[in-house]
Amino acid sequence: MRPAIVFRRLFVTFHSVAQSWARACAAALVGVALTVPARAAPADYRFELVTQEAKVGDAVLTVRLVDTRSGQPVTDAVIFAKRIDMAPDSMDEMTSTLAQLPSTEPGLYRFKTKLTMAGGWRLSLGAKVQGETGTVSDKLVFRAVP
Ligand SMILES: [Cu+2]
Repeated sequence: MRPAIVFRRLFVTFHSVAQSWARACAAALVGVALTVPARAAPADYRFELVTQEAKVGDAVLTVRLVDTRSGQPVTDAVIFAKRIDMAPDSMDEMTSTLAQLPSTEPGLYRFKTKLTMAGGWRLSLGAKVQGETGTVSDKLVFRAVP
């Protein structure tokens, strides 16, 4: 074989190895993109009231925390801030007691309160979701009826 042909063969071999490496790397990158979940933002979570109405007096409010991307309930969130007031009826200063109760079902969070007056109430919640940075906060409006 003439030296020029040997060199050409070597070059062709090198080129195809480089191509298959490039393909392997691309495949690996796709694999990484598929297996590492995208980091969630607090906006990916939402609290929902299970019922929009409650009776005046002692009440237990139940809310569900949902991952809006999957629709799945979110368990073991830590509620670090909570407040209830009558802001919907322009009585922001009218608050009540609010105590968290043990959960009865994964993804449900319960609060004991006293609804002292019929009308519009607002439940404000701040929470930390396990494994997420940032905080989830929501304001939920419902009615207390006689
Ligand atoms: Cu009031």
